[in-house]
Amino acid sequence: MISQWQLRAAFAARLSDMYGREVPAYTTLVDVSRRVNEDVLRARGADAERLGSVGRVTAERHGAIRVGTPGELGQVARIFGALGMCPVGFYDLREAAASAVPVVSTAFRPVEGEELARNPFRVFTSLLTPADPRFFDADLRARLETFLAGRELFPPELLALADRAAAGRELPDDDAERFLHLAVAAFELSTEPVDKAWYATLERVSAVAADIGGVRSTHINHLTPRVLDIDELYRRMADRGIEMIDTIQGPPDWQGPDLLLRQTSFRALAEPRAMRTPDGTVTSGALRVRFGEVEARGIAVTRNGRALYDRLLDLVDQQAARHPGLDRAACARTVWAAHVPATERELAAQGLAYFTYQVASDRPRDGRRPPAGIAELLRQGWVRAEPLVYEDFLPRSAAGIFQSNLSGEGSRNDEQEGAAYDSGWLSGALGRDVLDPYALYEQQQNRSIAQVARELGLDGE
Ligand code: OOG
Ligand code: NI
Repeated sequence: MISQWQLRAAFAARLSDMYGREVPAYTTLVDVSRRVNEDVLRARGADAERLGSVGRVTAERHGAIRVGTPGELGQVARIFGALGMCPVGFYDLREAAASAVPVVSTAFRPVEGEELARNPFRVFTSLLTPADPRFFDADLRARLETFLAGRELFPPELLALADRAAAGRELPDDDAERFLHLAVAAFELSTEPVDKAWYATLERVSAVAADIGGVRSTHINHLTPRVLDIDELYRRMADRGIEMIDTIQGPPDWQGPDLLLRQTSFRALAEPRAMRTPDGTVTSGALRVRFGEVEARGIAVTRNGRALYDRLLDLVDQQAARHPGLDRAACARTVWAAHVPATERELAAQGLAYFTYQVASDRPRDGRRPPAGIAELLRQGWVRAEPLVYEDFLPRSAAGIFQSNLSGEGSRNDEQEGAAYDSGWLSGALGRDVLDPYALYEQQQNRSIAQVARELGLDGE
């Protein structure tokens, strides 16, 4: 029998092999990431593993896919459900970017600490929004919805196996093999000719709309390794002549603890694709739909921590607007140094980031009573705090990643009222609840505090 987490790890590994064959620059990125991680581990020792064991980090990937209809999204939820992955978080990218990105998104990932430690594979999953009149007029919406209704992304056999895996939380070896084969195949780039005129029609609205609704299949559009020093990785990739986007998205490289998520990407090369012209002839063309991305993960922040992050982003934006040519990274570093606590302990004390707590093995044992409250327990050495790693995404970075890989601006008609899509709507489309990431981190933190209270005999108070 193959358990859910083994299926998840195997799926991530096979997807990685497939993507490496299809996009050679990805293999370079994985190699450089591995070398950077080895170097960081050598230089920093155990400290380098504070936000995840080297085993976890080396295997860690996130992918991204895009689908067209609530029905397709529901099927995606069944496939990832088989792998023990739940939809977490709601990201609305329709306004987050200057270019037209007509999607709303969630991320499928494991949610329990133990499952994350085994394999944290996650997939950023976007759903097209044809009902948003800022992007699609009534006629194009109708054509698009008809096109989407007529395609099948996932074979029934794959979905049936997924349901069995989810129900039993495991699959027999042969079924597991079949499931993995079909699941990886569903995300390969199709060789079916692309309808050139239809693709171009959607491309005028948005390259993302064309990528989703212009073809009869879906595909993984990037797979992202995790690296322990993204600034060093960026330099090494540039040295190899791979042209990265001009920034690392997210928090700056600063002297305090790593927070949230930092990401950077490069555009993949155009890939040859067969194209069918209106008279039915098939010619050879090229599409640029896949790219490379790498990320460094930091500590998960609370709602207050996130509000602070967003405020500081705004501050840097204002500075940049006032001073054209401003070195954004340097400015962000200064802003952060002035506003963000520079130690984990202070982040915990101010309730800005999430930690789990353990009773310290060298706590006082002279009969003293432990103090009340986690902050005091920490200060007096009764407990230790371990940071919780950020397992989610950032909408503004995601928009930047989308945008940096689009050819053409597309169009968004802001005179129209946007259609309302929110987390509740997405839950309905998925047929399951979109979980709140803050609630998940808080649960992990609270469980550890309850355990500390039990161990120190504080729970009756
Ligand atoms: C997803 C872009 C967002 C990230 O890491 O923020 C993303 C896409 O291009 O489909 O993957
Ligand atoms: Ni990504």
